Amino acid sequence: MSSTDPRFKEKEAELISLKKKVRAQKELSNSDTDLLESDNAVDPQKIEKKTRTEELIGILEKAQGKRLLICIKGYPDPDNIATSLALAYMAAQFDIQSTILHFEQISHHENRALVKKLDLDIEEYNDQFDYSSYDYFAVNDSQNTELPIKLPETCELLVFVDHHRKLGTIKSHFLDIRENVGSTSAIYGEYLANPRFGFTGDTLEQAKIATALMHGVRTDTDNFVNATPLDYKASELLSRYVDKDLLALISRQSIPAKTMDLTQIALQRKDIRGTFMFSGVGYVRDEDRDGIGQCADYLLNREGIDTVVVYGVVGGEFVDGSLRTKSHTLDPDKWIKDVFGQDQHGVYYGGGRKDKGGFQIPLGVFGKCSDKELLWILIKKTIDELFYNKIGIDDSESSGD
Ligand SMILES: [Mn+2]
Repeated sequence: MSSTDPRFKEKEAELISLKKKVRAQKELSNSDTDLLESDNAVDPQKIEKKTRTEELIGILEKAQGKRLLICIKGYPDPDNIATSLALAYMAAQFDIQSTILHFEQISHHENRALVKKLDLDIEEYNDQFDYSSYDYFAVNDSQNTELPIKLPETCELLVFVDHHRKLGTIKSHFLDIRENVGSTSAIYGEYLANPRFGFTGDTLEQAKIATALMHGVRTDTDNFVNATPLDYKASELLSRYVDKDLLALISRQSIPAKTMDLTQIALQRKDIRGTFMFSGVGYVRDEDRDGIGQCADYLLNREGIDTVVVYGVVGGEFVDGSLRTKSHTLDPDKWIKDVFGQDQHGVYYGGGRKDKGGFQIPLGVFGKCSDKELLWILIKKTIDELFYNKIGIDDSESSGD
């Protein structure tokens, strides 16, 4: 048979198609990600084994026109908020109408900011919420499917996607659990790479989703420190559509007003001795106690400072302090125990671990002193002397600035 023979051409075409198929199969078995595959111009029709994204598309197709309840279990965080948002968008491409519902309050101020800045449409559950009309429900970024509400028997689990260790059996139309991925957001980034979702970053909504997912990847991987290849791959795609200003806005660590005020006081009263910074902030209300540690965290960013100790009188009863250090030689536990020692029962006034520590000294009867100003001067003098003794500095030197 000559090369012009039509049968030859046919055979040749068959061979090429077979080769393509083999290559595609290889790519698939080498990797479990669709992102890799999308780089190769392989017609998905020719692959017998469906990718997870295709499987998900199939499930969504079957649920066309139905109503979906996307449940956020536990405290809403960037990863579960972003993936719920992405799923709602993906479902909408199949005419599936969804509601995102959370049961716990959005407690962390940063997550409240995320919802507000992105103007997200998510609902908090209350007694009036009518969940009887939903055909399906979905759960992302959670180890199990138990909900605080009892959905009707007919409402089946449509989608379950997670990256935590698998717990028990989960019955879902679509199930994707990948323990080796840093975030659920990355898995959704992979789904969105499929052209069927038309995710091209063209609309405001898509930019919002990309931004939220990127924030989800970042927070769950501790800013990429614990990121896996899929987290990076998904970020590569998402980065094309991210709204950078918005991302900066939502990822900027915001500090509660009280902590900010305390930090201002700590800065005004700072006492720098070599690489140490001490600051006595005076009287602090009970509920603002956490601000002392957060303020010490912040002050440690100052150039030339290795160790920060911030202390104050909390609730009028204790001298409460926090130590933060980036020194390789200072052991917070030993340092604090050396400085303050033990009480009459042999219990240390404080301790610590790797890079932080704290102490609490009861004022006892001195707490009843009517002259608060005088009492503070006394406390500050005593504590500062202990610190100076420890680091070997004569306290007659001028203090700070
Ligand atoms: Mn997560």
